[in-house]
Amino acid sequence: AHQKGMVVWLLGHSGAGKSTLAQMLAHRLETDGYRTLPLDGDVVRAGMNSDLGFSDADRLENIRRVAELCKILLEKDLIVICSFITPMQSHRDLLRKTLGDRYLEIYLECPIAICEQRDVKGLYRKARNHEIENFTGIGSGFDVPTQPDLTIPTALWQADECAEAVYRLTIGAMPG
Ligand code: GGZ
Repeated sequence: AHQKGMVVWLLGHSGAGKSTLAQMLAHRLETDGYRTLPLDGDVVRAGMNSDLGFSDADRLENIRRVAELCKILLEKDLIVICSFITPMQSHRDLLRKTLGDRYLEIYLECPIAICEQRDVKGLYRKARNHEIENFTGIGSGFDVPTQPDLTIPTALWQADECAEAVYRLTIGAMPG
């Protein structure tokens, strides 16, 4: 049977707009009659991956488990919308290796200074005050993605423009 499953993977810094965009995309796709399933870093880390922290090894394990879960979910006609920082190029390489052509990589490009200025959850301030260790962009690295399927400048575009671009890419990549 042909599969309509896709994994739309939104990556970028904390505060780049991943969760907001994931919600908008899910809503738009659901309106079209697609079934979506959002997987968000903070939700997954609060439950399934609550044993993991933010060391390099734990981030890789976080991404690896989610990739395997996505692989299982792809057996159904679902659009899985993932929002994870996914900071290392090796993480994205693993995702592409695990999910193949069902994987759409979307980089939400937002200067760290702007994420920090917004600081919606106060995490950047805490990281600056050494209350959080290994915070991405401060104590921990972020590789600029080398081969994203799409780069969205979330600091420059309106939210609905960002959602529209991701929506079009997703629809265009659907088989059948
Ligand atoms: C990065 C952290 C950290 C550290 C807590 N570094 O913006 P948020 O709050 O809601 O989302 C971030 C989330 C990142 O989890 P991911 O699973 O997406 O990260 S990764 O892909 O690197 O495994 C942030 C919060 O957790 N958070 N401490 N030290 N983000």
